[in-house]
Amino acid sequence: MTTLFIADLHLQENRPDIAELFFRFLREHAAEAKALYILGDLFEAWIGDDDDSDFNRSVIQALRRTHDKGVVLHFMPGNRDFLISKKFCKETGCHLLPDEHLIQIGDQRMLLMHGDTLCTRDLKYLKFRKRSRGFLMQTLFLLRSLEKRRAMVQKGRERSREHTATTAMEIMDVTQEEVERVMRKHQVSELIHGHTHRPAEHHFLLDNRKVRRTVLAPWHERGFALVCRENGERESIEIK
Ligand SMILES: [Mn+2]
Repeated sequence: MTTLFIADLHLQENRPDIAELFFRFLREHAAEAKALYILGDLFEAWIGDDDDSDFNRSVIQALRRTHDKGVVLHFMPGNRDFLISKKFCKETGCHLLPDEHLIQIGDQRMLLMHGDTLCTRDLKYLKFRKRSRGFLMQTLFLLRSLEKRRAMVQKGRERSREHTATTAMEIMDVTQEEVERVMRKHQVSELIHGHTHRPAEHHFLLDNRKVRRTVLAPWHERGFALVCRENGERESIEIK
């Protein structure tokens, strides 16, 4: 039995090709798996579980069908879709995961994260993150009409694009100290995350132990998933 990991699909209405890859991935790869972990930014934007656009419905239904085949679905919010909440999870059958989540596959303990909190040099973003995730801010945002929320998110995206374009690449990558801190805290030799769009396997020594940090690939033109087996084997698959 396999466990699959994906992140950063950034599903959106104006990229039906990526949504189609995702649906195919669910039918042809996930359907056979024991579990699927979605590690954030499944959607380019999520303005609330009450947004029942046809596009959102199609994604929810595809996940539901996968769940109904017996695949255990897990969803960890990213920085784009952190407003995904109980209703979405109830409809899809996804378990909602906290920011840092530990799992065990075979004899391997792994820490799962979206990855944005590892980028501790990006102070501007972390400030925004703190503000936007406050209970009051979220409640006030969700009280607005869908149109108003859509417009606000659009504005936020423009500002974020500006920030990304004018901020040095190193600032938007993870800091090694934070990676080591969080891996030490959870006593793991394996960390899997997305967010940075820099797919890689980083091997390094942590307190004289060999450890690994795997960065999942974003779905730009193709789809990607990490496949892990109980016996410790793993492979990367491409969906095109
Ligand atoms: Mn992200």
